[in-house]
Amino acid sequence: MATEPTVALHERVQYASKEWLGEAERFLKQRAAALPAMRLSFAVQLTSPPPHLHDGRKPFGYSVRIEAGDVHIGNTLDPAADVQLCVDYNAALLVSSATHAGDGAAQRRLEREYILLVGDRQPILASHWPRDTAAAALLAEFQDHMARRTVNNPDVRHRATQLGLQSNLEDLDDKGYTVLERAFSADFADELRAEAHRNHDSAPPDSGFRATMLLRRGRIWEEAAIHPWVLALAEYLLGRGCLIYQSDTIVKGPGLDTHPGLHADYGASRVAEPFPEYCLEATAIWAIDDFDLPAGPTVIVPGSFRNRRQVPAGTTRERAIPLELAKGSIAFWHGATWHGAMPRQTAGRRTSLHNAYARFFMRPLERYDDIDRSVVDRNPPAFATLCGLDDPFGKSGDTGADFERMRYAASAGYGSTAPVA
Ligand SMILES: O=C(O)CCC(=O)C(=O)O
Ligand SMILES: [Fe+2]
Repeated sequence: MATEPTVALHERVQYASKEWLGEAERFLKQRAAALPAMRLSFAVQLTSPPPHLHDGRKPFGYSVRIEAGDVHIGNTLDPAADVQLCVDYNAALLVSSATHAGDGAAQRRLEREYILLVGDRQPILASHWPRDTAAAALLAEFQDHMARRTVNNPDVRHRATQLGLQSNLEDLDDKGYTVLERAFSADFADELRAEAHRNHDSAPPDSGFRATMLLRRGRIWEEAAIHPWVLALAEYLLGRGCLIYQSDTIVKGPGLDTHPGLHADYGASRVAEPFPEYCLEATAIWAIDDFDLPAGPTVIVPGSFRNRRQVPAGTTRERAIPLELAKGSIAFWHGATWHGAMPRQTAGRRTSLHNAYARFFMRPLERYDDIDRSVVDRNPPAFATLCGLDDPFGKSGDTGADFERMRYAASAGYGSTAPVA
């Protein structure tokens, strides 16, 4: 049986939409009744909202006022609100869809990583919340409640562009791969490395062991899987509703040659040739350590996805160029792109995270549709989507297909990146 998330599909909302404001008001009204002394008001202007949410006529955003045990929320900017905020829609969405479920360490990690991606002038981060502990506690609860329901901006190109990824989209179209620099902090790299080595140290050294099924191995891997930049690129190539295909780590010691020759990541799925024009699978590799030449970096053949076929047997690495990545970078490629890796030629170990994504109708290598419900519930809807919980596949009953999920996938425009109406 597939896991049923606590938040149902019909409860999902887009940030700052009419439905989001409605749910925000319902939630806060319930809480405010017991807090008659609380006075709190803020107005949030959201610049560059997606066109489908905004007609462009007046500034976009919302206001919240909590006073005398009651709550007023509206889609206009209240000039009398005590706190006036102005922030880019897609940057604010990053924070507004982040859950921490009372986990202080996770909250600090998320804030640290999001500041790296969108800058430290994020007025809706918890660190900017009121000093008043009752108000801060209420806002923390509110943040989590809403984040569990808030989907990513479905206008994938708008989201990617506003997050500064325009040149990465062009790279993907042109060369079939791109590099996201400064995509995660040195601290996050160190935390991921410690966890990875803990998993790998249970295997014989340098056996080529890969620690797989990472989404079942702890919260830190869940956070990595929904990295906002990576997800935007994945959805750009694979369409909305894409799945996690595989999540694993490699730790490469001296002399280890993990990938002789070249390959395309479509190999495991036995994709028939010629490959379709559109992308079926794509891979992100996180440089948890520096990928310099002696480290045994990834190598890649630019534009090779246009061959639309597997790498012929015996193809060597000479034509491929090395991806020298600084620790904290993520390379992302179209799964039909020919690539491999060089052997490590120095002491020490190269640690990398490999998160692969696939179209929503593909059959992933790793299975997460029965993942623990508590894991799904501590994440935004994007995580449930990656685990394959949104779609109807494998969910038919004795009396019919899962029509609710089928309708959801259709109405959410799964499989496509076309702007939503
Ligand atoms: O480890 C590398 O550098 C390449 C790994 C690889 O081929 C992959 O993740 O698809
Ligand atoms: Fe690969």
